[in-house]
Amino acid sequence: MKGKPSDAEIKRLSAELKTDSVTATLLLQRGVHNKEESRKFFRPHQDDLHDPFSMKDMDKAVSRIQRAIEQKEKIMIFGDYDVDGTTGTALLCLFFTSTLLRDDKKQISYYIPDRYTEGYGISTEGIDYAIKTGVKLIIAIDCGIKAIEKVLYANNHGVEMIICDHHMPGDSLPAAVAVLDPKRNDCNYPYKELSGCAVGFKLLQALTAHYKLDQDYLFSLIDLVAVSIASDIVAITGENRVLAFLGLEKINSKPLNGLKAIMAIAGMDDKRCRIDDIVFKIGPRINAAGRLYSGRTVVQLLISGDKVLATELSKKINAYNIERKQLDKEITQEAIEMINNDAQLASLHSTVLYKETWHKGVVGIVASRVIDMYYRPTIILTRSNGLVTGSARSVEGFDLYQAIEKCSHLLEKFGGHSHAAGLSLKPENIEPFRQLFEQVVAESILPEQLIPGIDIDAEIGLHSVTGELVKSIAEFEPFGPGNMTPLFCTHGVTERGTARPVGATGEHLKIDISDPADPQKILPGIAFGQVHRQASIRRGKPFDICYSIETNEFRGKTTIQLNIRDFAFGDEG
Ligand SMILES: [Mn+2]
Repeated sequence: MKGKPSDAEIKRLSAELKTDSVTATLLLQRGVHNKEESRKFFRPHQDDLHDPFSMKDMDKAVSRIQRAIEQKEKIMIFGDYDVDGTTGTALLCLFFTSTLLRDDKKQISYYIPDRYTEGYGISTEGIDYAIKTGVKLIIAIDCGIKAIEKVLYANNHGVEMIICDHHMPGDSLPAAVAVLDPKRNDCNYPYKELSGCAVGFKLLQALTAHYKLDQDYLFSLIDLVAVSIASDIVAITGENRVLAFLGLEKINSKPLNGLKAIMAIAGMDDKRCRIDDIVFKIGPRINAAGRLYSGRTVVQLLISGDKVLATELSKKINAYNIERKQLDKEITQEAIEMINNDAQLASLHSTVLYKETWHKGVVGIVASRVIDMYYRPTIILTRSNGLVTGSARSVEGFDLYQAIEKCSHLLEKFGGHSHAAGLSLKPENIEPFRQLFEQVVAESILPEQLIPGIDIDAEIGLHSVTGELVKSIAEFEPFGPGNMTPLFCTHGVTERGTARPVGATGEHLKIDISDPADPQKILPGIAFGQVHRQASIRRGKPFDICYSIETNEFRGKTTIQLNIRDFAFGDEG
């Protein structure tokens, strides 16, 4: 259960905002204490964004770009190959070719490294390409914060760099002209959780102000920022929330051509797009296209909205998606079996698994799935280019990045955030790394961090679940880390003897919930994947439920439905 605000606070806020106590509770938990904060929360506005020049090095970045433009130097955008990097690259390219370099589009180019041959981050190949094509300035997006040697290499060949990143810096910073990264220790920027693409957006905001360009044009590209924020799973709080909110409005009214094409492939033309749709439909397709073709093709699609390309992509992406799902399922199964078959492995505080033949493209998702079974920090490794490389995922509240950093002498390369990271190492270091990582995690993880928690927002009676509340909750969108869909719990409910399995293989439980305190009130509920609970639900016997509130549309009628996440049956377990 989240910290419950005091009754007096709830009363004060609901009076000030003229709202019900459940809504006031939810707002207080999200840091909203008064009318002004409530306005910012419910009606985010462009003016709520922070001053881009409060980011360390922003002035240097702007004057270096100004010089490049005045002296007609060639500029190259270097982006990471994932969703954050490719949307960031598209954002910068669209902006420059439509504004400052409108009359000389050839002055700007972009480069996305090959995920298989070059791997993550600034590559020598990329810099060599810049040198060969006469580029004088590279703007790196969503990567570069640790590229100390690569930046030196570029500098030595007469190529300067500006870095826009949001990953954790190492002990020292690269010798770039400007290093934009809110996570720098010496950066006083008020919000630290921006996506990589959003850091690029801040640079463009600064250029827009500096050159007194049309604000509306900049904000017409904000869909890309929303896609990056959702897909990179950064917090949807503070400035990210403003950007995601405005970006979703744009996606739902007049999306950029390229995104529109991807949405059509995903069959989401007529429905309102939400954060979850980006996470589960748009993001994976951008990634799939990047894996099938290249990150370069994705940028091409995002900046041009090429219809022929979009149609070609749609067919191949769908075939690829099916293949990827199968791979992901097989590898997850293998990984889980490795742990199940080894009692010692099963008893550890961390999971580090390696198999040479696992597909590099799915190790991240496999790590997340393994966590669903063995809830602890997890690293899945495979072989790539003579090295061992992989993805790490954490559990709520545990700083994975710090733990990996403590093993850095065994690693060739690592980077990322507290909740997700990537790493590579020499094959002979797998075993020492596995042991040291386990030791570090065992020493630093708190016992409660090893138990998956359900974070309940409020305890309410079933009578509070009304159409009004549903409307009020919808206003809390966009949901995501830091502002999750509200979860409620109600004690002592009963069911009416109508609980039954539903779904293709009968894996879900459909159940009508009633409250003995209010016998008139009966609400339909669905418990996904929880058909096994049916035995414990005995007609007439009270139990507790934890749920989110949804609306369900069926034959043109909208009804309220409880999405039941968990049951508690008192001493019956
Ligand atoms: Mn990123």
